[in-house]
Amino acid sequence: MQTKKQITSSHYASQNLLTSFQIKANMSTSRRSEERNNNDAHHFFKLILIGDSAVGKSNLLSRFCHNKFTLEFNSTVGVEFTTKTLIIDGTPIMAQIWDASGHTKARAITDAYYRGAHGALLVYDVTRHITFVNTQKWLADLRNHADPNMVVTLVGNKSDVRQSVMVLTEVGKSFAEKESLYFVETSALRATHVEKAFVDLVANIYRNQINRKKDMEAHETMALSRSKCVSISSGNNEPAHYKLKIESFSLLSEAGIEVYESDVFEASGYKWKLEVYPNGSKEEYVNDHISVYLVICDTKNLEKEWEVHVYFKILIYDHIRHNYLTIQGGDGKRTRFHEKKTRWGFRKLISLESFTDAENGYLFGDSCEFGAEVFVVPKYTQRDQCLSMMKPPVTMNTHVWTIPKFSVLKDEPLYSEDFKVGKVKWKLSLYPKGFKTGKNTNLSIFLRPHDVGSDEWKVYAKFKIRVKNQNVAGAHKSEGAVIKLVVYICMHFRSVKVVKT
Ligand SMILES: Nc1nc2c(ncn2[C@@H]2O[C@H](COP(=O)(O)OP(=O)(O)OP(=O)(O)O)[C@@H](O)[C@H]2O)c(=O)[nH]1
Ligand SMILES: [Mg+2]
Repeated sequence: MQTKKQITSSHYASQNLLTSFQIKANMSTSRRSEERNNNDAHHFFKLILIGDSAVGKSNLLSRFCHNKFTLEFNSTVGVEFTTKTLIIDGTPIMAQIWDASGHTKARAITDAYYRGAHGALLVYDVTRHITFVNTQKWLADLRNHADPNMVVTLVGNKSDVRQSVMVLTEVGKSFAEKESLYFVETSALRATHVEKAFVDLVANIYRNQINRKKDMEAHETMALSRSKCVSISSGNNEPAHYKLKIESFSLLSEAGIEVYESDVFEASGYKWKLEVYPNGSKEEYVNDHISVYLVICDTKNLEKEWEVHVYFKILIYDHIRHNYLTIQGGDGKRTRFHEKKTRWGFRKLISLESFTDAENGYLFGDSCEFGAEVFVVPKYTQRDQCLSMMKPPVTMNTHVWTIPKFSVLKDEPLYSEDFKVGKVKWKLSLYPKGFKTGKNTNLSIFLRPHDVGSDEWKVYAKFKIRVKNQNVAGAHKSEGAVIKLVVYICMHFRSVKVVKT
């Protein structure tokens, strides 16, 4: 299966050589399985060959792909590439190997050559010292242009020419170590370590990727578990308000759709829709995450200067574990939609890597499901409290309870002495650190009839409890840090009665 195509540009004639092979170590394979594995390749890696002219790059490539070697020197014209499928750790990987002449200096070609490369074989000729010296320049060029995660193997070629070796193995090896490169010596002529050079490079790229992915996942899981706003809910816990199923997720981006707008749905008396950016919102400079926003609709029908306060969640269905990844909007806090802010959401809801990873179950086949829950906070109910400052009452039904060392009180309640109003004895109880809903935020004071003689009684009373503002009175009597509290209880005697039931 071989196709040849001549591609010419204004400067260069590029030969596009596409061949497909299946390699399994020490195994010859049938053509049908070669084709099947090419189609089944789970990964695609671009590899590049670099190094001075005549070091043997093209022969290494032709030895690896076609088991061919050419004695006469034909410097490569333009750029060639060859594809080959390898099995690494049981995974089919398609390697596309690019070859260009060591003479190539044109920037246009160099940029395209390096762009997107996952790995490189940096080749020198062990019989020509200058080609080894120049590997420094090639390396600098590589580091200027290529991805920092690129895997590079330093290759000392022509190891068959023992008598005129100018670069000793140890010298090549120690340079490789210093520069964090893999190292191998090869002979394209004798086919020594040629396959190893390519296969090890692909294997190293693949394993590095797996490790990086594991690190990233561990990082993401840690970040997610640290965030209180992300949780996993059970499958029965379907999104309360809206489910958006996308049948062919990849087609969305292939069709160049930057944003997909859902149907309008109703929640808590308002109309909403979801905006899903399958490859991230370009406006927000995102390209490796899915962005999702909740948008309030039909706002023209709302009153002037409308405001809608909501708690909302976006959910992503996990088809494998049948549960939902739930992410709370506004970091779990209330978000305020109003005329000038009609959408809230996540510029980075989930990384595309996590989302498309089959093991996570979010993308099943090519379909996925998002959900939305929107809880509107009821409008402000005008239930105000009014605090009025009063002078200490001087009526005869007023009882004054002074707590001398209020600030040193602990949690325990404090009880006043009994005092009598009408026929009933009363008692005040004070919780310095608050009681029940007022715990740690308020001071709680209770009034109760005391010693009424029977359990079956009802008392009707009108009363006011006041705390003396000791500053206003101009008599702030704090004793050092110990603050005194003065409580007045003013009871309207008329309405106090005891009813036996
Ligand atoms: N003895 C020996 N000669 C080799 C070996 N590999 C390549 N050569 C010879 O070295 C010369 C250059 O080989 P190429 O593969 O064309 O070199 P290249 O690096 O592709 O050169 P450019 O395309 O100009 O960059 C040819 O004459 C090859 O026969 C090898 O392993 N041993
Ligand atoms: Mg060449």
